[in-house]
Amino acid sequence: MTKICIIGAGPSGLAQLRAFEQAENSGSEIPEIVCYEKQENWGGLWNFSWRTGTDQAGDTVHNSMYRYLWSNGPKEGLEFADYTFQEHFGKSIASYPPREVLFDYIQGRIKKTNVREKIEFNTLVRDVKYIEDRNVFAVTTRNGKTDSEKTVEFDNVIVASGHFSTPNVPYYEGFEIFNGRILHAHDFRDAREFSDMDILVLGTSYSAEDITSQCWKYGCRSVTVAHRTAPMGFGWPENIKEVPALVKVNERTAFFKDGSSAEFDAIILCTGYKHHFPFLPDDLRLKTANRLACNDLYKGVVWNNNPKLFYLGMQDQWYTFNMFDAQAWYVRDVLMGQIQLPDQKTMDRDPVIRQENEDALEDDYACIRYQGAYVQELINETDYENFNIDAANEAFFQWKKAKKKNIMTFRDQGGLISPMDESTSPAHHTEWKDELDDSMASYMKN
Ligand code: FAD
Ligand code: NA7
Repeated sequence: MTKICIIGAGPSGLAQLRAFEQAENSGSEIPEIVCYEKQENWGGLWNFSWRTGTDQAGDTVHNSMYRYLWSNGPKEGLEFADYTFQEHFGKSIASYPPREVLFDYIQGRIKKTNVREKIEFNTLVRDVKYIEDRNVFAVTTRNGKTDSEKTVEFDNVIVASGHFSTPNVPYYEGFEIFNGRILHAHDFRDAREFSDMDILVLGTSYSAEDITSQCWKYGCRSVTVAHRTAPMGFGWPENIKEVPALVKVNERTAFFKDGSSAEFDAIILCTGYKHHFPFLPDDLRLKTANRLACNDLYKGVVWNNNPKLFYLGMQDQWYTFNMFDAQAWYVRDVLMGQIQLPDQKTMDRDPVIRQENEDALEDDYACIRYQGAYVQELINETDYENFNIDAANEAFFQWKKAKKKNIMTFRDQGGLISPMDESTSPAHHTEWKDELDDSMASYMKN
């Protein structure tokens, strides 16, 4: 029997387990599957940890999420087609749930199965080698609890280890003499740490936007956001401002490209993440920028240099959970012989064309449509439940417009339509800026 290894039990790895489970329920014989997960529980980034630096086994902490994190995109854009929010919670819920609520939702459909038995927790994948003469992968793992290693052979490997965990940490002149704390977003855990402080944030993407908003909500004195390329351009409250690129710092002062300077208590580097796979050798390792069409992956998932290896969720993400599903169903059908891969030339050309198309996109709205079309393309080839991609795109468009209108109130918006069951989301009972209790119990109150 074919033996398959899945690396990681985050939303992508769980989507893969779910895809096989669905095939099995429909009467198909599925391969033998083992999923290795270095954490003690599933859920990937949604499995919050207070730790920073090293985990209990001495390996790097995977978590990049923080307390008080609420979804930064509308839940209508990430909903599972085969398991709706209505089905899970028994009612319509507001559109920007806190982390605990989404963590609960992710687990809902798989808790109804026995896939947990296929996951080896506390098990870090340390090394993967392809053994050419026998066409198998040798996967070496270490169990952090027993501190013991083993190597197991598999026919296929699916890498679902995420790509928002290894921080991209730039150096600026003077960082070594700055008297305050310098940290990357990956190590940011609690905005209260920065109350009454003047904060400098570098970067202009999701982390910068959200960490700036968090620090404001939890009482910092001011946030200054320095942009390398372009400002975010939101209508920020008066104690948040955007300035040109950072040039250097000294003990307390930061100097910017336009000649201005200001004093800060802490610097938060919201400078993105690296695709980092220390367990893979050069010939199997994805090297790509954080973009919608990754290098070297046919259909965004098949490793062209060795199509027995697959990657899930490696794209930059507007769509998340339902895109991982679409990918997982596609990979399942390749592995079960339902989908035949084309010749090597066609496979190699595929990501190149995708990237040319991506490079021609003019704005975020076009990027959303592009990723929606990619999800649709994959779904069309499998039996994953079709859903209204236009409606999901529309939810993203409404979200973008609400952010532009007021970056501090977009999460208060209701009225978004589920692309799965057409239910309408209510507004949350309390404005985001005033809601200090982000527990699931509080969010679920009517
Ligand atoms: P991950 O969630 O990263 O899971 C990967 C899993 O692989 C982890 O469990 C990890 O422990 C395991 N693993 C890694 N290496 C190994 C190894 N060597 N051996 C064994 N196991 C390993 N998305 C949204 O839809 N909405 C949001 O609001 C949102 N907010 C975000 C906020 C932050 C701060 C970040 C960083 C991301 C956010 N995302 C959000 C995007 C997020 O990437 C996805 O929601 C989702 O978690 C990706 O799932 P994944 O399974 O691909 O990766
Ligand atoms: P992103 O989306 O990859 O963005 C990285 C940001 O960092 C982007 O604004 C970059 O600016 C900026 N950057 C990168 N290097 C530098 C240096 N050297 N100096 C200044 N600024 C820099 O990462 P995020 O963490 O925001 O988001 C990733 C995920 O986490 C996402 O899914 C969210 O949901 C949460 P640029 O425009 O390139 O100049």
